[in-house]
Parts: sequence; C-alpha cells; structure tokens
Amino acid sequence: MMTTPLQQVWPPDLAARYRDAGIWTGETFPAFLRARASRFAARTAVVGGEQRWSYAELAARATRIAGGLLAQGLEPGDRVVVQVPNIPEFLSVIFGLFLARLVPVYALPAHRQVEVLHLARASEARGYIIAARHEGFDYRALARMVTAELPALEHVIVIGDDAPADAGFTALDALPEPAGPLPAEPAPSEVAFLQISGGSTGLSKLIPRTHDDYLYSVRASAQICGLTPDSVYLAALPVAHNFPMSSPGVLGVLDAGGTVVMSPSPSPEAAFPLIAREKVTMTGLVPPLALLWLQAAPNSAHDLSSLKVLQVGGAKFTPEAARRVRPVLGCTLQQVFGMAEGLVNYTRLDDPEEIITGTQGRPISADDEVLVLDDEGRPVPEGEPGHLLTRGPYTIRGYHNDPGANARAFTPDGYYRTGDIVARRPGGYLVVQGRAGDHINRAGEKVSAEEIEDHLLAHPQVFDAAVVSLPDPFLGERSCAFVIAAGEAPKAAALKAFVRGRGLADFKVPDQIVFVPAFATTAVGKVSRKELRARLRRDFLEAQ
Ligand code: J2J
Repeated sequence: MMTTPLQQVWPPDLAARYRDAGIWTGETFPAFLRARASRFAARTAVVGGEQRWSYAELAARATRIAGGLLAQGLEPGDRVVVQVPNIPEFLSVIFGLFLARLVPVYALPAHRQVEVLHLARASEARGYIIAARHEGFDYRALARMVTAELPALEHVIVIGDDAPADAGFTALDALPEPAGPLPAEPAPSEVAFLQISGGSTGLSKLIPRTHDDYLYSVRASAQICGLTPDSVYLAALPVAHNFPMSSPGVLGVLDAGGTVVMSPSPSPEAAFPLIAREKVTMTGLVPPLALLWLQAAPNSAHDLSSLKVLQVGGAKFTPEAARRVRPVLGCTLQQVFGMAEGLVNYTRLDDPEEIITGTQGRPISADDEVLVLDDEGRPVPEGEPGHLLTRGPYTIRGYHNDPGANARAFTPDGYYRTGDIVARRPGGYLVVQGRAGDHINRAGEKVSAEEIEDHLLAHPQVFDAAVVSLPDPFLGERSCAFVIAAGEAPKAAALKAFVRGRGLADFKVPDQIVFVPAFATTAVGKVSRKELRARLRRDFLEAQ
C-alpha cells in the first residue's frame, strides 16, 4: 500500500548546528531502549497493577512484540494507532513498535470512534492496539465499530483479552512467533511517531516527531527535573499525552534509569496509595487535579512525604493555587508550559518561590527561539502581552500532510504560531495570559469550538451554534454552546446526549447549553465566527 511519506525537516544549516552542538546526538528509540536495558538491566523500569518489570524485562517484551507484529503482517513504516491506558504494556508496545520500525499514532483512552477514525484515516494506519477494557469501557466494541468503517485498519491487537478472541482480533500475548530478524536501525532524522495536536480549529492534526528532536527534549527535560535512577515517577495523567510522556514523563524517567509507576487514574483515591507504596518522588498534573489533590491531601491517611516535585501544566495554574503547593504537600512545584508541537518551558527546581508560583517557566534550550509579537508582527517590550511564536531543535516545522494548516500555523521562516498570548519576563520566563485561538482548554484537554459546532449543527432542531469557553472554578474553563433552535428548542440534556451519541470523547460534550433567539450582529452586518464567539462570551459574562 502506498502511504503518504512521513517527514519533518529542519533547514540544513540549523540541523548541522543542532548536531554539532550535541543537541541532536543521533540517538534513536531502539538504541535508547537497548542502552538503558544494558545499563539498568535489573532495576525496576515500570510498575502497574500486579506487574513489576525490570529494564531487561521491558526490553525483552518489546523485542518479542516487535517480532510478533511483523510476523502478523505489519510492515516497517506502517502506522499503528495506539489507544492504551496507563498500564506497563503501554511501554512494551510503543518500544515494540519502535524496534519494528512501525509508527505509533497516539490516541487518548477518552477518544471514541470519531477521533479514532480520524486519526486512523489521517495517518493511513494499518494497525490498532487497544486494551480490552479500561475504566468500565470496552475498547473491543469501539474497535469493531471503527474497523467496520475502515477496512484498511487490518490488524487489531488487544491487550489483556481474556474473552474468546474476536473474529480478526489478535491478543497481544498471542502474536505469532517472530519470523526473522528485526529491521535495521532507523535514521535519527526519521519520524518516530505521530503525536496529536490540541486541535484549535476542527479535528486534531498529526504531529510528526523525529528520534533526534524528541529524544533531545526528553533527555534535557530529565536533566532539568533532576531525575536519577532513584526517581520514582507516578504516571497519573494518560501517558499518551505529550506532557506525561516527555516532560520529562515516562520517557524521561527511563532515560535516567528511574521507575515509572502507572496509575490507572489521576484521582487521589488511586494515586495516593501508590505514592505511599512505591515511594513516588515526582508526578505531573493538570491544574484541576492539582486542586483536587490539595484538597484531599490534608485528610489522607496515606504517607505522601516521598513526593519531592509536583509538576503542574497543560493549562494555567493560578498563582494563588500555586502558592499552596509547598505548604500543603511539602514538595516543590514545577510549572510546565508545553505543547505537543515542541516548545516546553519549565520553572527550575531551584528558582525563587516568586518565579515558581508566578510564571510558567522558561524554555528547555538556549536554542529555543522565542518571539512575543503584537498583532502587526512587531516585537512587544518585555512584560507586555503578545503572540508567542517559536522555533528550535524540537519544535516541528509542519504538521503531517496538511498544507492548509501549515500555511496558517507556521511563518515562512519556520516559526510555529502557538496561538498563546504570553508576557516575557527577565530571564526569558513566560507568563501565559490567554490565547488567540478559539478552543476551550478544559482541564488541560483542548476542545475545538469549530469541531463541536459542527456536531451541534448536525441536529435537526439546531439552526446555528457557537461554542465558547467560560471561566470555571474547577475546570479552569468549561465549554458553553449558544444555540439558535430551528423551530422548537430541544432539551439541553437531549442535545448533549445527541453530541455524545455521535461517538466522540466525553470531554468534548458541551458543559452548558444556552438557547438564544438570535446572534446579535451589528448594523454593519457580517461578523467573523471568532468575533461572534467573543461577543457571546462577553455579553453572557456581563449579564451574570
Ligand atoms: C497555560 N497554558 C498551558 C500552562 C500548556 C508539557 C506540558 C503541557 C503540554 C500540553 C505539553 C500550559 N499554562 N502551564 O505538551 O509537553 C496550553 C497552551 C499550549 C497548549 C498545548 C507538554 N501548558 N498550555 O498541554 O499540546 O495553550 O500540550 O499551547 O496538549 O496548552 O497543549 P498540548
């Protein structure tokens, strides 16, 4: 099958600079795994449920999976959608894919058929790896729906399938015996996997990351976060997210020879006993979860004293909440402001308290180029808000196969327009002030207004819809759909059920629905969608 080639290319002079400066070391994921397996062989790499694997065991399992996937009929270069929750097999599967030179496409456990179909189609995937079930949801049913619509998704591999094998599905433990040697090492400049974008307009875009660029960000992150073989990291957020995967996340921990503890859920009920039992030293959360932990910790019977660093990122953590972390949890807060497209900022562990609580950190690398520009593209003075643009050794130069999005999201000289509004402070520290784009940052999950409007418009009793973000004391932001009914208005609950029934992730269902008779437009007539959303939000908040 001919698939669209994957690539991510930096200008040759910059690529040479990154290599000469030792930023890109030429390390690949297969080499990464082999090196850690030999150096940290008997140390514990990952813990989850009843399982506890050493580095040697993780590598052996990954090698077995790699051979099995190829024997199954997948071929090097094929894309494989991975929708696996926080279980040790997440790691054996992705490293198995890397060893076989198969390309993971990361889906979230919360994704449903709309998202999985989109990711599989956009990446031209031939394989789909799932856990049989997680948190009461049966992913085999989802896989049946998806493969019925997309026959090109030939291979469905199921982890933990104790039920009789579904027709055509293969249990991970029952992959065929490897039929030959594994493929040769990839080039470090090759695309290793596809991460997904927060999707500010419409559906998620695919983010091709290379071995060189991603592993640089992982190694540098591990160093900034002071990881050592004694580090024990709790993967509380879904590890398919870029943050818990790489900032420094599970990969940073493996880089350092530490231990990853997989938590099935980020709730205090699931996480606190694991922190106490495994003596977890570090974890990462989105702000709403951090608030929940701050609330639960003082009354918890579990010993949380091993926790040295709590990272918070994915959405803005208010300074008021940030100041409570040390007194309540007794650990250092690290703010993380990153994006799957690349740039990651961290407050440093030894920064003054005022920087830690009042900024979202500074870039990983001196080679990260950061611009803060006004609407006309002129640099703004330090301290003033402006549009954040960036390029550097681990920030992509383009999405996969999407010239339209690339023309919008990248400048001709290769800067990525993040869509974030930030102010830069002395030392290059960034304070996130808002964003220019129209998405809702709902507890760290980015929801595209446009995507949800399209689903609402599919309802026969919806004439028009505009989705906006509203401030929410717990979620940070919640989604609110302003709807003009066609004829009789449906019930809000029915409309939510309709959107959910279209088969998309639960976090995308509007939190609130407000019926309005019309959208106010000025005498001048036409207003853009963006302007309309802004007015609806403003008028609604003013009327509160
Ligand atoms: C405000 N907004 C933030 C923060 C991200 C590390 C950490 C997070 C992500 C991530 C990531 C924020 N304060 N501390 O990939 O490696 C918003 C910004 C940003 C968008 C990116 C990582 N941290 N954000 O959240 O690709 O708007 O990555 O552009 O999911 O989240 O979202 P995403």
